[in-house]
Amino acid sequence: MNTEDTICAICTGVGGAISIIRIAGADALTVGRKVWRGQSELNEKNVRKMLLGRIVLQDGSAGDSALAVYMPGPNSYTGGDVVELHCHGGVLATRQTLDRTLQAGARAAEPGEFTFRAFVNGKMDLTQAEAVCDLITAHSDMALHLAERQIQGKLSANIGELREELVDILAESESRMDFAGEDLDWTDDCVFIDKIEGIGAKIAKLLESGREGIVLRNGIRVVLAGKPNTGKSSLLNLLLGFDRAIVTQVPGTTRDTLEETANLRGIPVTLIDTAGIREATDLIEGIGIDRSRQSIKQAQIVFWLLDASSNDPDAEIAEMNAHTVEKENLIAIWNKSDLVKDTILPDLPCPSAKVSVLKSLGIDDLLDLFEKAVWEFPHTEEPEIAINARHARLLEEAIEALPGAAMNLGGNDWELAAVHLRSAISALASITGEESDPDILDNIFSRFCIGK
Ligand SMILES: Nc1nc2c(ncn2[C@@H]2O[C@H](COP(=O)(O)OP(=O)(O)OP(=O)(O)O)[C@@H](O)[C@H]2O)c(=O)[nH]1
Ligand SMILES: [Mg+2]
Repeated sequence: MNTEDTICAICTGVGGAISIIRIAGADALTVGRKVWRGQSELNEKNVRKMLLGRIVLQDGSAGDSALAVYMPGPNSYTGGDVVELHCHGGVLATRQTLDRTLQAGARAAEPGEFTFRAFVNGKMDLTQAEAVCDLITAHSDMALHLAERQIQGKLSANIGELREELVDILAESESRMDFAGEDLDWTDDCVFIDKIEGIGAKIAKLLESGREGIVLRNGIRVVLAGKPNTGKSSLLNLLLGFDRAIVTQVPGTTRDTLEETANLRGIPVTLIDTAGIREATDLIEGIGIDRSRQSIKQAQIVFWLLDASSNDPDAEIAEMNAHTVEKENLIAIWNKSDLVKDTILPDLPCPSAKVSVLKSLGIDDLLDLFEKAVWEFPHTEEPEIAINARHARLLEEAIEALPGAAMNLGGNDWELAAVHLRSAISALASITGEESDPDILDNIFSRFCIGK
């Protein structure tokens, strides 16, 4: 991406009362002054002040009223000169102002290009830029907090500390190569090896946070499955808090899978209601049931609904087992418990909850099991940091280099130790973007929305 020219984009979503058009680059002020005019001039004397004026139309006449602000670099989002125009919302008005900005000499920005410039200008490192993207797409409070902490640089600081420790060891290894044979005050080998082990443990801990990161960033797929009429659609509606799916007493009401996003205990989820599984009575139901089976395969958690009022509960369980072979995160739900009260239900091979969706009973117990399945253990605290898949790959690269480093430090082979140390350091540097491949940068920034 060219980082020298002047770019512009609409930064706000569709449908708001106000739209913001951001102009960034060396000519931001010139472009801004062509497009906007007010009583106070947009110039060096009026930096970071909102000024009221009007958009200048192509024929030089005054258009709609708009606010303008000039933020010269380096104290701006991108680190370079930025002008923002706050004009009336609405697709047409916004588009006209953007067109004026383009005519005045700015180029339409690519997705993530403002943030890319912030990265290039050293306003943020790569983990912080990724967090900006996470922040925009966050589906839960936890994901939002996580992104905020990453923007503040919590992950970068962690990586930075590890890197520094490795750089210290590398520096001494290199000195030992240069001053081989001289009896200087060298650090004991054991100290080095301990340090490397400590670094390995810290990286392993960061890697563990990856699972939580996936859950928090992407959410998890929870499928509601079971025989017809067990209350799957009723449970979907209850968890969503509104009537999304049709519920009737007729078995086979749901014919196709249906997806909705929701937030359960602060965890973003996609809930999938499915057609009840049985011998299909017609072609369409058959296709629906195939989709149910497919959804079970793809889901990270299966809520299997069983009818607690059934005359043959063991047959209910056998049916569940047949359709959930090798499914790890399976939660069995005895529904319609309001109809049975004191009946003792048979034991199950997986965690189970007894609920009445109709009477809203037992739902908290179900959500406890759900939370436990997500975090593998009861989890009340938010993780401080959670890495993403890119970070995980690089951390693995770093951790793989450590045993080689430790072994060669122990064997006083400073040259080989340095090779391994450099490889670990370089992997860590790629996380924060100090070393970065243009393709990887493209991949990260292309996921942004335009205007960010
Ligand atoms: N008594 C009682 N009835 C319930 C309960 N939950 C659901 N029902 C009723 O059971 C019937 C079937 O509910 P649905 O939610 O449509 O069941 P489903 O599993 O989606 O059924 P299909 O879409 O046909 O597979 C409806 O009449 C519901 O009102 C419950 O906890 N207790
Ligand atoms: Mg249904």
